[in-house]
Amino acid sequence: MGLFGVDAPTRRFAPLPARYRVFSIALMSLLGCGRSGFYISVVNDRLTDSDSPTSSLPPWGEYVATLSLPPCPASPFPSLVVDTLTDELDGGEGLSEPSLAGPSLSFVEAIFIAANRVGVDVIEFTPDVFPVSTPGVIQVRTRSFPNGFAYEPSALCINARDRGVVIEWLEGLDSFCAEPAPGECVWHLQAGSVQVGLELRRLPMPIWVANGSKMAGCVLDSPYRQLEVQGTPQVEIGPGNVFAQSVWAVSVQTQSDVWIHDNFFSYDPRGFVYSPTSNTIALFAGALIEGNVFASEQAFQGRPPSGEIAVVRHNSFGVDTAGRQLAGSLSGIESLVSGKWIVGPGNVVRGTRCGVCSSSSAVTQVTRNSITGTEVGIVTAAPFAPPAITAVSATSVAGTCATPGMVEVFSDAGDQGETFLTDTVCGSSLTWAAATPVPVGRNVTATLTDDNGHTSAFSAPVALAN
Ligand SMILES: [Ca+2]
Repeated sequence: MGLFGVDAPTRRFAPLPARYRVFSIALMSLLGCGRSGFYISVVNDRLTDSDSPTSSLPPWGEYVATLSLPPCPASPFPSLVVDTLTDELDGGEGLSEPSLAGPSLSFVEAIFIAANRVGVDVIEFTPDVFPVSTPGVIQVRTRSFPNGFAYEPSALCINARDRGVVIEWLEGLDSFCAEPAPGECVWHLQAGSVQVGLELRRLPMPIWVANGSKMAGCVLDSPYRQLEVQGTPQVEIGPGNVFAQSVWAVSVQTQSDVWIHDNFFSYDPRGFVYSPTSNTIALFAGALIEGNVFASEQAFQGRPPSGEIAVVRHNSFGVDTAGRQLAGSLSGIESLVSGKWIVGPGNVVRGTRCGVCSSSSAVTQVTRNSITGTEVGIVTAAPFAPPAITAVSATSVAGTCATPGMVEVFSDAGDQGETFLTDTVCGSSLTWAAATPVPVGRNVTATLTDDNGHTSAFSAPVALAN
């Protein structure tokens, strides 16, 4: 147990963008903090939204408008339209009816109304107070804690599409957010809920996400755990969420069929890179992780149980979707601790520590990715040696394998696999040959995957002789 009440990872004091670094260091000095207390200390101090390192970027809502967002579920009630920046709570925590909320409806009041009446509630925001061009900032005091916002008895839609809504907490807490203790979450996205378009600053506790819920186009900026995915399947996280500077940005606790797609971890699609994060996606269940950008110090804490599979495909590690290299000591596809993993196709891994690194307890299949320029290419528990390349011509590659399986052939400037060329079976003869154009001036490498889904490291590279 560590600082955060969990097995908190070691965190290096990674380089931060200049503006952010200035106030971080100032606060550390002010509070006399060592490195271990860094994040807690920064987040608890009284910052305003203008201090946000992304406040100089174009409005978040302009980016969100480019996304395909899920619609709100049908509601039996008129929408609860928030029309004030205050966090007032007229009517107290038992508030269950908008007519009792006074002349203005605050976000906190809307949340309590949703929590105190059964039936889908839709919370929206008036454009007069929350225009996209100049987001309205709701500062939430600590009054609602430690018990958190109330438990929602039914689906909730928090809809900030075409609005500029920043919800900012003035004090952090950090907490687990797990059944059967619903009070420990900020709020719950009960079954069938939708949350879109919010910027959540210094989120003090996770949001609990239940089956069938969707979240898209939200910024979750906090050093703490941010989403706790619980319950039965079909949770959709994405597209277009930004998870900034968290530990355990998304924790998938139970069941499979969770789709985490087209999100940004420690990276903002408006071009901003946050300090890298640890245990970015904590998987204690299977999931499909697809199309995301990771600027993470540790992308995964991956332990899917027996019978569930984690699929990681078409993601970018160490680069953004435009292929721009991101700075820092960044994680590739690593910390795959146990369980079954299918890595590929289509992951792009550049300049990270590992391409793919999994432990001896994980079964890791690696197929058709683009991995190059990492410190280590592929490290797995495959119980056999990589294939050997014995002949390369301009039109063919041949070699041997230690055990029958599928050989994938790559072209690379070094000893990894930037460009997939072809694949071919290596049969009981333990030899293989593939016809493929081979680029001149580069090396050829290969991997071997057996019938049990273990993939080897890259073979030794062989250059095409001129
Ligand atoms: Ca009110």
